[in-house]
Amino acid sequence: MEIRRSYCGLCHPRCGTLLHIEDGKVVKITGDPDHPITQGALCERGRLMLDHIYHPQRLNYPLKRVGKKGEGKWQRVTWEQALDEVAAKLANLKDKYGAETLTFTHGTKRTYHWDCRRFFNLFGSPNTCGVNTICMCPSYATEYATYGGMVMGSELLGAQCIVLWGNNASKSSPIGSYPKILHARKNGAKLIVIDPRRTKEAETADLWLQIRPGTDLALMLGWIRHIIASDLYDHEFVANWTVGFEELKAAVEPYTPEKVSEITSVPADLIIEAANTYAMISPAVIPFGLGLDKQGVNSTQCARGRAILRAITGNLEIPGGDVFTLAGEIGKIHDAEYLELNHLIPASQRAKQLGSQEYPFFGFPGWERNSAANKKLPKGYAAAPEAWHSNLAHAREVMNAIITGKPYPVKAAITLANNPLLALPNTQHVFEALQALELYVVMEYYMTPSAALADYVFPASTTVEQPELWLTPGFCMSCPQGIEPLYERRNSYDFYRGLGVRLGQEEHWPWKTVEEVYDHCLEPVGLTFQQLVDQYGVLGKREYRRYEKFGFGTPSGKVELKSSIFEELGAAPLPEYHEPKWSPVSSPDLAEEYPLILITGSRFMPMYQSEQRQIEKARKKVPDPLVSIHPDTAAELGLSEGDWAVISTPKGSIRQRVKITDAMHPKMVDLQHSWWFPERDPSLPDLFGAFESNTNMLCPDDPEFCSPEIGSWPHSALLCRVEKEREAEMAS
Ligand SMILES: Nc1nc2c(c(=O)[nH]1)N[C@H]1C(S)=C(S)[C@@H](COP(=O)(O)OP(=O)(O)OC[C@H]3O[C@@H](n4cnc5c(=O)[nH]c(N)nc54)[C@H](O)[C@@H]3O)O[C@H]1N2
Ligand SMILES: Nc1nc2c(c(=O)[nH]1)N[C@H]1C(S)=C(S)[C@@H](COP(=O)(O)OP(=O)(O)OC[C@H]3O[C@@H](n4cnc5c(=O)[nH]c(N)nc54)[C@H](O)[C@@H]3O)O[C@H]1N2
Ligand code: SF4
Ligand SMILES: [Mo]
Repeated sequence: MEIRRSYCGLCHPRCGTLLHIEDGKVVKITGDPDHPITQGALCERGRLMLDHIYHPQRLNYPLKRVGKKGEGKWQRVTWEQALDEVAAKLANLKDKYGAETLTFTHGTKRTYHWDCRRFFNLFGSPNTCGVNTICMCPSYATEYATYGGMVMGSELLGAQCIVLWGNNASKSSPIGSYPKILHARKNGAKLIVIDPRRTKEAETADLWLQIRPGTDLALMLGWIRHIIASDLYDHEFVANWTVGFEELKAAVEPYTPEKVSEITSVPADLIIEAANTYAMISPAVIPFGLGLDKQGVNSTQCARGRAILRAITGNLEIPGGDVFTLAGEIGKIHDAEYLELNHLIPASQRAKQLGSQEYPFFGFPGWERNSAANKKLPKGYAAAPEAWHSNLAHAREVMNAIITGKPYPVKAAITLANNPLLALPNTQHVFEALQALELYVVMEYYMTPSAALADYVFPASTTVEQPELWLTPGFCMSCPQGIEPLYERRNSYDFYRGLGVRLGQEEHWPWKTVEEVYDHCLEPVGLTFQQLVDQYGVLGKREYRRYEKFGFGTPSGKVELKSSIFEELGAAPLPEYHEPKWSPVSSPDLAEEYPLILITGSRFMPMYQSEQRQIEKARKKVPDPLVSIHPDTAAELGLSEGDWAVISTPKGSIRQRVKITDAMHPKMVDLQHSWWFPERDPSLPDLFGAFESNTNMLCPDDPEFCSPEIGSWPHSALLCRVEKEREAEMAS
């Protein structure tokens, strides 16, 4: 038996694995005990990797549509033919309508991403869009504007106080952050959980604030006010390293504990106790939590609020605190932003980005300012803001342009590592748009509901079939390719390079393989990718308080409690709270018809987004989509465990099975997101049941639901009605 090192890329930590190979076939996958970060750990999803590599439903060859769109009729073609035809069609559409006629939808980081952005910059389209508008972008772009970097590395292990704010690490990060939280707890760290559900973390926390969804910003402003009023802030840091303190102080004045309690439903004394705990214990961290990014109207300012809290309590860039360094040697490595070639897209094309009219901080205007501030610092001091993270077109505006041709025709789209029908809100709108495209190209592992609407589908290689250089602000890690790609699966670099060279971009794709790209990236530190793999691939050491040398990567060089970039772009430079559009407070009439508060998408194992639905062992654990509901509420509605329920919002209705749990507040329900059924009919109208239990059929994306700064839409803090399935059917 041969054993080869590789990695699991089924989610973000890229855990180290060992592939046990017999007769050229992987027969077992175990965790790599020598991996310097993950040390042999694999989660229950990672243990399903083998089923994924060899799954009979995997796409193994390029396909071209031969029937009508969504009819499920395909012809196998060669890579050459598929790339030739797609490139020719793109060239034609570009001639007719301009480069901006091509869009792209992306999901959360599964694969390289910089290759996509490179291709789009060279093609000349500013219109890549996707889920980042609600995942990371509010945090990432806003933290850059506030202090010139994104905290990806909350130092959980050394923290003495951990605030899990809209973050359910036990389910969302079982190998990444959760074990560190447990370790810190053993060492005496305090834990504060701010979550409307009684999560596993909430059950064991020192303080649990059961907040009303969507009101977190009010709580943050209340904490800031209390911390300032009680003189609990870090005077030295605030005086030397921040601007806008007095304005901030004035802006938070209205948010007294009593007022915040009224808004958030958290008792005033608990608000004060939690703020005291966070401010008085050092070091303290507030890691990223999607519960904030996905709440729509307040999401961008929540990211500002969290950033301000970290700064005024002196927790930025200290050991055990919230750290965004990219230090020493690894700062020299050519990073993703370098590979994106953002300077090559001309200003005239930048100006056409869809959504940047509506959302002032979004897209190029915000990114250019963040970038310019970053460039004032020595190279590699803080990671340059990546365009794919924080410089996007707005998905709703892109879909509108596809459907209406306004402000200009968008006729072609590429989707890679994304399932837009399941991931984006307002599914019907996305469906209409995907159907209206003249050319739709998808690169995928499996035939998904979105891929089923494509004209061409390309087969993607699994992470164990491709190498990756994983460069995050804290460290650089090599992820070795374990096996040769099976069948005709390829990686995304091969796909974009293949298109690029056919479209006259040859000089910008000099490296034949992605490994050669990584060799180039590592040149400044005198290593090849293979050498990095051989030396067990992690570079980087944390450095702290480096701002003392160079300042922060913001226009003022300080932490901008009042953001000059926001102000310049016409966005609110100081956070202020807005009541969500659908809520018992702002829309009491609607709340009579839709009396329950709806949150969606709280993570659950072993599924990752819309994936694993075809993996038998995963479906055995979670066979059906589940709506979580409190026992009293279920009883009132005549619902028992396992019943099918119909859940409705003013946007539509779906069905999920009832899971009764007192972890829910009686006035709230939580829906699992991204459900479809690979076992169902792949063709229209069923489309793998993509409209039946898909939570995004219920989520709106109209402007009044979105954050005014970047347009992030809500997957939480909404209103709904739940009925037993038969009764709902009879009424309709
Ligand atoms: N209602 C609701 N909606 C949500 C959320 C929520 O909480 N509630 N969460 C949102 C968030 S945070 C996110 S990040 C998004 C997730 O959205 P996405 O990241 O788009 O996730 P998926 O919908 O699973 O689509 C990913 C697709 O890419 C394929 N894939 C995986 N890896 C690769 C690869 O390496 N190469 C290629 N070519 N394909 C690959 C998978 O088979 C899958 O079909 O969903 C968002 N949507
Ligand atoms: N198993 C699994 N793990 C995953 C993923 C997956 O699909 N499956 N997806 C990955 C991705 S892309 C992401 S972005 C992360 C997200 O992972 P997390 O950051 O942990 O986010 P969620 O699980 O979506 O939600 C976290 C918590 O927010 C709470 N919440 C909902 N609305 C609100 C609100 O208004 N205020 C507050 N304070 N809390 C609220 C929910 O109850 C939930 O407990 O998970 C990653 N890990
Ligand atoms: S946490 Fe699990 S799914 Fe994610 S990379 Fe590690 S083993 Fe794979
Ligand atoms: Mo995400």
